Amino acid sequence: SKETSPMSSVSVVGLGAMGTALADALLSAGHTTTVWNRTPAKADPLVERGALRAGSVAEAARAADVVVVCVLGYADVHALVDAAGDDLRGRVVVNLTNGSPDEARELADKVRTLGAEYLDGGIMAVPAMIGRPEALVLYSGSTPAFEAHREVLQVFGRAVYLGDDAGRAPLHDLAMLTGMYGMFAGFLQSAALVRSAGADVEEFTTALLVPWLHAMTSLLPRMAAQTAKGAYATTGSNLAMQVAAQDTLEGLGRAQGVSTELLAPLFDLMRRRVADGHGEEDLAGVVELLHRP
Ligand code: FVH
Repeated sequence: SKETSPMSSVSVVGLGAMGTALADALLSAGHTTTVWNRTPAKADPLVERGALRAGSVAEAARAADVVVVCVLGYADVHALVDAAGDDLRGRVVVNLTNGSPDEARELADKVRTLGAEYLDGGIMAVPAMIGRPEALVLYSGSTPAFEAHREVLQVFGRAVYLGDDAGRAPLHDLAMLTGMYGMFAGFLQSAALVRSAGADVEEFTTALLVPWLHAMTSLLPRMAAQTAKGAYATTGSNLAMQVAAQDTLEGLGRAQGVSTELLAPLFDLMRRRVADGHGEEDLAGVVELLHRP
């Protein structure tokens, strides 16, 4: 790729909610920013703020060293890369569109054959967080491209590089989303129980649930170490004890008219683990039923 400075030029292709936030952050940071969107009117507010308007994806590619793509899906990205074709030569394509690890690797190969470098990114933020310290973006793909453009990428939020396998960023992105949905499932179950008793869900959440979940996250590093070793000796809350308490949790659901279907898959796995003779071990051992190395 071309040599760049922290004030290097960037094109943003795709101006939905996320692409607009990305372009906005680049403008705020003082980068020369060219924008293109399939529906051109979405570029108007950014152009008013100082962005340059490209008439085509190819023009956007020619205008900058770094071409950020953020559209709905990978099929759209392929069509855009095909449309830009040779105009991508010498550029770095930073694809922030959600997809799978295999999709990222396939796209990386295609971009490389066009003479460009490829970085895949997983945005761990909503649009309003972009440019703020709490935003995190995971990257993987070309190491030289990440190093050359680190300062531009940090405009969006904390930039974490995960290595040269383009599929690694989407894998970690999806794994983090998986963890998030587990937490949301727990919250929904708690909220339904508290609401069914006529109690104040907001107060319960703020005063009790959030601090409790914070405290529980401190157990995760130990559980991670257990899954890495495949050794699940308990420090006090063994699986058999937890399974014995499941009847109470399920009974409460029945009494309150609250479905326990969100908990059922996890409870089934815990019971299977106990039935397999691991009742004296920790909960982390359930991972062995989900994946065997
Ligand atoms: N928004 C979020 O909270 C999440 C955060 C994590 C990352 N995701 C992913 O980011 C990608 C874009 O999401 P978005 O929120 O910007 O989505 P929309 O606001 O719906 O905008 C979609 C843009 O994609 C353009 N587009 C769609 N199809 C095509 C196509 N065939 N060719 C060219 N562009 C296309 C669309 O253009 P238009 O409809 O305005 O003409 C928008 O610019 C996504 O992967 C999330 O999973 C966001």
